[in-house]
Amino acid sequence: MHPIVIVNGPNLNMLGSREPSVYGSETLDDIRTLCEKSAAPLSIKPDFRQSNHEGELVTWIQEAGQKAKGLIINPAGFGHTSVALMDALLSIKIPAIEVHISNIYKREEFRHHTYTARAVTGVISGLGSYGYVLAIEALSTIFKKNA
Ligand code: CA2
Repeated sequence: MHPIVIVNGPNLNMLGSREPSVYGSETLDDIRTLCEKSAAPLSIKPDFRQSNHEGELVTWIQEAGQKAKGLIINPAGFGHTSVALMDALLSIKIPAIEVHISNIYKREEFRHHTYTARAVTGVISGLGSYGYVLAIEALSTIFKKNA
């Protein structure tokens, strides 16, 4: 099994409760189940987490760099503000994919830029929870290529 960490940033614990027109009606727990189901046939074992605290997210990224083979991150609002998250991502050597549920380029100007995007392998935005599935498949392809 290939261990990966899926890190979700602030307020994503609120998914399903508000703004369904932007983020859909699935809860974060639904997305966790979707990730686990999509990962299993690819021999990938996701460790799915969420935190509202920037420092905790930094620690989880650093730990993933030591223990996991790949990282998926939805940095949520911190993607637009956090040099600390970008630095943590730059410090790890495993492939990392940034996912946004909504299409950040269709939204307010301040959402068009993320610091984190400078430090990851690739970015998926606007495909809803399917973005997480695609990120898992992308990591699987990268693992096979590097094997
Ligand atoms: O589209 C995404 O996945 C975002 O990362 C979500 C963030 C937002 O700040 C980014 O610009 C794009 C917001 C997550 C908060 O989600 C909520 C969902 C329902 C109710 C309240 C918050």
